Amino acid sequence: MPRIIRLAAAQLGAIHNTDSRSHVVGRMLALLESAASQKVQVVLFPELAFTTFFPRYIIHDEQELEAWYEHGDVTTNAETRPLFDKAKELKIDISVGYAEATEDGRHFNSCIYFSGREGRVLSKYRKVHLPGTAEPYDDPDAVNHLEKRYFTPGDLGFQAFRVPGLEAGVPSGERGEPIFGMMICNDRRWAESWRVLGLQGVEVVFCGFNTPAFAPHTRNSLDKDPEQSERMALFHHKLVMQAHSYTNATYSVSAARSGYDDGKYKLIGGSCIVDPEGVVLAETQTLEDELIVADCDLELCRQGKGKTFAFEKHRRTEHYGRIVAQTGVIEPPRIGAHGQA
Ligand code: CDT
Repeated sequence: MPRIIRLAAAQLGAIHNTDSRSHVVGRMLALLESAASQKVQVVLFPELAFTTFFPRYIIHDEQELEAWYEHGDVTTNAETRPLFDKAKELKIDISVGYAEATEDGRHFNSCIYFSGREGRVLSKYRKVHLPGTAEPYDDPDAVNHLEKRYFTPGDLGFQAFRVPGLEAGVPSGERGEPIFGMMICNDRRWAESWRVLGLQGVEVVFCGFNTPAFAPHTRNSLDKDPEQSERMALFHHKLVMQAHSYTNATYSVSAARSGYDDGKYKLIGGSCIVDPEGVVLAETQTLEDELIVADCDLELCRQGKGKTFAFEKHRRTEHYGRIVAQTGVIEPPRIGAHGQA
């Protein structure tokens, strides 16, 4: 029996340093209205969706820095609340990324899954893999990526969660409650993030992202040509979304913050919805605010989960110890002059 749900990615184009949260939320509301008019059930918004990608700036003033984070409850704070109120009004679920400041003074790059039908947060994820550096580069022309300075690595792990009530006609029960998971941007490049979700039977992975089109200091110092750099950034983004969707037999939805922030910091687009065979079902065509929609039959996950990637039949965990025992590379010893190690 088909288990079809309608999913969307809401890409957000340029957000400038000076753009207020209210301005951005206004744009998100327009995307949400458009999704509702197309009978979408779940909309993914990008990583750090309410502001520009502030980790590119070095900010020494504590008050100025704190103003980039959401303090208290993001679903009820004055400037961000309209998004969640609209989701409730439209009875549409959303996943959205934001900079979280906790009561005890910690800072996470987080996202939540908010059920508009139930009017509450069903799950929260805090980004585990923080790219970039804690200190700015010496080169004054470099584009900094200071996530390691402004955030603490997530402490919640990769927790899959069930969302009942999305599949029309499918009774609640094992197959009637889709299994969702969330990750954020750089997490998508790590097979480990996906496999931990895959091991919980995930059927849809949501991933918001901010990926610079050109970042030779952070990403690839050989990449001196901005156009080639952007092509490769887009290629790697789609490569990991497609490959990891396939090897974990799951749908994935990714939503970009894209465009030229402040008219000069370019972020790639390429928001896409991928099926469990690794096929791209929908992809954005611009760097602007744009919604893509796809009907996803979760039964299609059964093929991979039951055959090629039936983990319980084929995985050989006795050989995977290094994955959790070791962080960096330990190379094998050199072969000696007489062929001995
Ligand atoms: N936001 C985020 O995680 N971005 C990284 C950029 C790394 S290279 C500058 C990414 O993996 O896309």
